[in-house]
Amino acid sequence: MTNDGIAARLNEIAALMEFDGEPFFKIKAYARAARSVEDSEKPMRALIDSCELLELPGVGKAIAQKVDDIDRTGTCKYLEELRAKFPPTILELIRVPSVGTKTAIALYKELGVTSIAELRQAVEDGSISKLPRLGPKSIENLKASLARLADRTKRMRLGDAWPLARSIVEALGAHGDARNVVAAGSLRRMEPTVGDIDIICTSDSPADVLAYFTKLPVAQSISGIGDTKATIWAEPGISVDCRVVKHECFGNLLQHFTGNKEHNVKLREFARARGLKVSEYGIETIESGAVRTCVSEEEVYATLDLQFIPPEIRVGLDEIDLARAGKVPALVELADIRGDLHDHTDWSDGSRTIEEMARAAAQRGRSYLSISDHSRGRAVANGLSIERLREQMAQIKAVRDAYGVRLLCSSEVDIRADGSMDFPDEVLAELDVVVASIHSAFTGSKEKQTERLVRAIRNPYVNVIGHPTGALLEQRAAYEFDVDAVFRAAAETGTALEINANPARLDLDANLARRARELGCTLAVDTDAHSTDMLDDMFYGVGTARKAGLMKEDVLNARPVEGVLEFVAAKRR
Ligand code: DGT
Ligand code: CA
Ligand code: CA
Ligand code: ZN
Repeated sequence: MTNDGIAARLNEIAALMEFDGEPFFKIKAYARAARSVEDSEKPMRALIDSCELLELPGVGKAIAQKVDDIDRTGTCKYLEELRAKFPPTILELIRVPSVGTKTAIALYKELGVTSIAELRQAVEDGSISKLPRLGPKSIENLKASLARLADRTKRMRLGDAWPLARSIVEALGAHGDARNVVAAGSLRRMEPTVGDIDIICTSDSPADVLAYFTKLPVAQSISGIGDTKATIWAEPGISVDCRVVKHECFGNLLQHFTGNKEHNVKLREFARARGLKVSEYGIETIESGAVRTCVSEEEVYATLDLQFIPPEIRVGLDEIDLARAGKVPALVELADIRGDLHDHTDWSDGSRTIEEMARAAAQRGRSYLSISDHSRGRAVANGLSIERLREQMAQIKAVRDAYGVRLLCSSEVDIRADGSMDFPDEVLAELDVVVASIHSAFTGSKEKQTERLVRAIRNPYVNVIGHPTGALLEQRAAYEFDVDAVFRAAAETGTALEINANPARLDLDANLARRARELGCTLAVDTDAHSTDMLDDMFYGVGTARKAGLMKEDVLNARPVEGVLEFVAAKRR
């Protein structure tokens, strides 16, 4: 078990002892031991084997035995006895900032409250006022804490987390003793949402760097600080971990904290079968006990005789097998993207003019840009009538190459409930490329939605299905449809499926995009920009494409404009 895992269990023992009314000095001993374990540079197993465990501050014989048991079995007898005495959710209560152990015990013993959910209930129905020691002011505090907690337990979108992480990395990098400051964890793997931000760096004076970290302007409060790591709460309600190690094992640490957990577990199993032990501190040859530290992540994989595995695909699927066989795909890169096939202007619900969007795209090195405003059925988004669409096409053609990007006449056409298009075919035929999307009637049966999408895909003028599942991250579930049937139809007809790069969507997600590719589909990574800034969302879209294992060849808009026009022409033929 990891040191963090062992420390967590020691802390759990300490907390449950408090509930159980054990004397303070005993409780404190466990809390102190937990901190030592957490801060130890060496794994507990190594300390046990070398009889050094008792040298850790706060660790006496009784606790040492428990550490040994926990390391081997994940638990120990004493912890199990304590757990058996209380409901499993009881420790949640002390996670509420204004609830100390005394209040938690009173809540449990006098009101039977055993979880945050029940606490919320007690606050709402007023039964909380029955607690004698809790005045109206404390109850107000409690309400505020519960509200804040609700925000904090939500996962943060990648698009919100990246700018925050970048600012922290930059601020921490300004400290003279901090080197190799990077964001690891789910953020680096480009997961659509992240639970917390993991920053790592190397330094010869970790204490200084950590103290500086906890004092950064983004730090609202400190939730923990030790010799090698610290955790803060940052605006807007997200936890940020920072780990500091010595320069020589930067690669090991980065690899470990990039994860994901399943990938790390598989990598460790793979290494163990070859007599090697991988940890955040180095790679140990089990037989000789020699430890090799790696300054770079490339070196970690090379030491294991593996091809380098990009972070986005470290998800615990088949990536280690691919690396063994030297078959890790050359994933698509941001620099491979040539154009963008789904963008809005102030003709519908975008905020910028055609010219502004075109110049901004050119600045970002794109060589073509589709102007794909909404169609007439989308009145709330100021969708274009046929007349306005034709007027827009005439304008676009007049300035086609005037701004340093090739402008394409397009439309994001609504797919109606029956799968027909919001514009007649003869109008679609006038466009360079057509995006078709569902914006209404999400609730039809699975069969109906499948039929609807397949019918849209079979239209010879539809080239890209926009945000194919309709899901909004942490907000709205996808509409139901038969994924394979729809993807097969797309592959068969030469219709691209979109990876919508807007961080509120990231739709298709990596799993579905992976499946789409397996079934032979072409993907289009589009920003769906409604302003010039949103053209930068391409970064998240490409991250998602990489996560799906896509190569340049799989991505329609990694082709030059002629390739896109040929893709359109081929379907029309
Ligand atoms: P998140 O924060 O929920 O979005 O996801 P992650 O992947 O960032 O997870 P986090 O912050 O708990 O941990 C960061 C990395 O540390 C994780 O990706 C892999 C590594 N890690 C955490 N717990 C374990 C563990 O129990 N075993 C191993 N091998 N690695 C772990
Ligand atoms: Ca994390
Ligand atoms: Ca973390
Ligand atoms: Zn749309």
